[in-house]
Amino acid sequence: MSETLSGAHILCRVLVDAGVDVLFGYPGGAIMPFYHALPEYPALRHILVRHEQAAAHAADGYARASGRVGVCVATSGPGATNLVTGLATAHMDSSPVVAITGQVSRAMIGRDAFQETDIIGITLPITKQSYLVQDAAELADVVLEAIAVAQHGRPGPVLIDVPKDVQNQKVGAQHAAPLRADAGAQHPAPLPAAPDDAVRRAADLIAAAQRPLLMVGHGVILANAYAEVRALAEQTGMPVITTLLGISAFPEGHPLHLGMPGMHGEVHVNRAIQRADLIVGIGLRFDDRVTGNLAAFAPRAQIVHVDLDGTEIGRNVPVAVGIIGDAKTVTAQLVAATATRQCDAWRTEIEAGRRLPDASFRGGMSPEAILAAIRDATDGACTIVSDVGQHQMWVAKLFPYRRPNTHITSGGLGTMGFAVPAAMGVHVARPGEPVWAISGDGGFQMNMAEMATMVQEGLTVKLAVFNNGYLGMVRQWQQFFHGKRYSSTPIWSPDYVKLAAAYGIPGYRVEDANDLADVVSRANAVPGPTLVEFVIEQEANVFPMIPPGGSLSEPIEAAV
Ligand SMILES: Cc1ncc(C[n+]2csc(CCOP(=O)(O)OP(=O)(O)O)c2C)c(N)n1
Repeated sequence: MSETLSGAHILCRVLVDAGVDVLFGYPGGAIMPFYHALPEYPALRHILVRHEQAAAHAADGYARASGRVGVCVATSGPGATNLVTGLATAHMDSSPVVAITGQVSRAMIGRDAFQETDIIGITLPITKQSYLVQDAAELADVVLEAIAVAQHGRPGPVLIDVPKDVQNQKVGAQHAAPLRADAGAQHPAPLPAAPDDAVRRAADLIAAAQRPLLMVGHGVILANAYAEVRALAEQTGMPVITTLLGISAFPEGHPLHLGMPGMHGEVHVNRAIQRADLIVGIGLRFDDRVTGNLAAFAPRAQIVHVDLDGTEIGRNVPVAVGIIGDAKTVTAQLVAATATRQCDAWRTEIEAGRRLPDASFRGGMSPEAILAAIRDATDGACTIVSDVGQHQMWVAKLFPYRRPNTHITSGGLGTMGFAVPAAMGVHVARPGEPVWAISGDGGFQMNMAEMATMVQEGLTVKLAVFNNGYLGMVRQWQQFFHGKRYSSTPIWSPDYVKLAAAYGIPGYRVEDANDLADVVSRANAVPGPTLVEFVIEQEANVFPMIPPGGSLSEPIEAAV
């Protein structure tokens, strides 16, 4: 008799064959056949998280840091629904995550079975594609196709829902290989080059502009287009603006680098946007946090928009030239089409408006000082994963990212609780490099249980908690726009040093800037996970700030 295999074994085999080597997950009833098979596949490292949300964020962090798919696994019902925030986060930030969920057996679907939930229905708007696998013979094709779909074109999450009886279903071993010749090759052809006439028109606009800007986003990181973007900037002298997700796509400290735009962008950056006569945007969405009031955004500028996803072009801002294509290919075409020029007068005009960062922090425990200590301890050669809130903006603006793709954050969804689990995924992708997860006291408390995962699975993540005793960013909005009514924003914290100790993790508290260098370098050097709590000024604000709905010309600045 010919060999048969269960769906669970086929799933494991095809994951191994596809080159997957790590899964972040949590078992339960409907996914038990898969977990039963898993120990027979040592090539698949399984990292047991403490909450499925963390599995999705860790897979997302792994994907962003490695450029490969990140895989997470959960059971049906509550396990699957716990993935939702992580999948929405990955969807908004174009991250290739594959989620495998157990489902109740086929005969039970639609009967309100125990732990049944329509996870495909729930995740439809936040996945690129989803599959309910009805036959184990289709599993190999589905998994390969899912991995291809997640990665190709504009990346994003894909969900595979596998009923328990399909995991147990025995089929011929030949089904462990794809049936369809094209499985896994959803978009096999490399993206074609952009049409020459569009590139030509963009190049003509660049040649004619007096005040051009190059704005780069996440697409540059996803396409690995660093060298091309740098070449375009240096060849044309266009100053470079990096969006929140574009940070580390262009070296900080480069003479052409201006900084971050938008709601918390520097005044000189937003002013440059408002005065520019041309904006060349590559791999960004022109979302509301970047543009402020759209009607008043970049009133003098023509816009060239390069994006892989044609639906983004013209969605938020009217464009003079739209080019659908991969950031690497199209930027290389632009480099070839543009002549060398410089923008010295324009750069001098922008530089005249640069301010020093706000240095008015009590006790010297400024975000700059903390981030400088992390930079010094790591030689700047670390990946920073930030959470969401005030600290996220400080981390975005004040750390000198000199290497590509070393700043990872939840930009589109703005998911508090992202940093700690995502940093676990980054560590798995870059095991030899320091990874710092920087959170506020609010966001840290959302997923701090993952310290147990780090200990059990031997994951080295350096945890930084910026403790201001508040849900700081919301408190800041309450201060500015809600008459200082601090409704439900003061937040109590446990003793983080003792908490870390309870997990067997070395913990440190820094209250005096004089201790920063010493403590941070120790925390960085000690093997394994460590936690540093930074006690910062309670009511510090992120400046400048464009009020919600305001134009980039109307920043609220720090009182001097
Ligand atoms: C899951 C989730 N819930 C709520 C919010 C809304 N929110 C945005 S920033 C913020 C405050 C964050 O506080 P904390 O983590 O202490 O960081 P800080 O702003 O103080 O640096 C909140 C509640 C969010 N972004 N994500």
